[in-house]
Amino acid sequence: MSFKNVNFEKDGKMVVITINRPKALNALNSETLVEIDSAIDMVAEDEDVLAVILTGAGKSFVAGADISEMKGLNAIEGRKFGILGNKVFRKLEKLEKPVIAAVNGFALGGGCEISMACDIRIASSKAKFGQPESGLGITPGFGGTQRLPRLVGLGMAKELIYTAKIIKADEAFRIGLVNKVVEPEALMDEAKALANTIINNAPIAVKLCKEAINRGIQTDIDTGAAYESEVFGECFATEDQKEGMGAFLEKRDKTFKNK
Ligand code: DAK
Repeated sequence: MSFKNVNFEKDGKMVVITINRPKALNALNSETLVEIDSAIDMVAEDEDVLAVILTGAGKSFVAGADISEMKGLNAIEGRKFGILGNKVFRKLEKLEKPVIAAVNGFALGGGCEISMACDIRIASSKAKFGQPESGLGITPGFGGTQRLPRLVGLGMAKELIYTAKIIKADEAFRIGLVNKVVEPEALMDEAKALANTIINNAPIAVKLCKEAINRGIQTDIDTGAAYESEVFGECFATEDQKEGMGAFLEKRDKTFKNK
């Protein structure tokens, strides 16, 4: 399948999804959201793919939802647009494979929000983050009020959202919004190296870790621990658990089969 605003590149067990509307700094219009949705479906259906990198073309990661599309919306249409974005971002968050955001530039509004729906964020030193919505007369609409406090804590999230201020990559790192900051030219290599490190681990275990973390963060610790026990048990029904532990005990290299 070919897309207008999204590049989809598969390289071995990895897929790089590049949002590609550089003239609008990769702002998310409905068309792009629908294409991202299809790209996620393609990844979900491909058993060979074990990690995904999401990035942006040009100098921006994603400069937000498309303001020119949003400007004329009425309340019903605005809600519909918000539902579409939330559906796509939630699908990305729940994808049973790890997703790394390689944040190459502006990650504002919906851009910051889509990066937060990814599992891990690696930023270029040129990246900038923020939720500028209150300055536009709206609230964050693609999960910013929900995911930002979970990542950086209530006080910091409220400050960023109420002030609409834009922060640099090093500040985003300091507050825990990004995992690592690297020079722009090293960004994709760094993201790919991280993806490969994950790919070399047992895929079913990684998938179950993601599920356990994502479910656990939304519940009380007893429910979370019960769920953890469940997925822990599931691992012992996999060939990869036998392989991982066997390789350790036999002092040999392991070969996981995603089984
Ligand atoms: N939407 C549409 N076009 C955008 C855009 C955006 N978010 N950001 C940039 N562009 C376009 C610019 O209009 C310009 O187009 P032309 O004039 O060339 O046709 C082109 O990209 C280049 O932008 P600039 O000339 O402005 O480039 P600069 O380097 O000077 O500035 C900038 C870069 C990122 C600082 C600036 O472009 C900027 O401030 N952009 C807007 C950033 C922003 O406010 N983003 C947040 C958008 S609000 C909801 C659903 C979703 C949301 C909310 C509610 N519900 C329905 C509940 C989400 C909201 C948002 O994401």
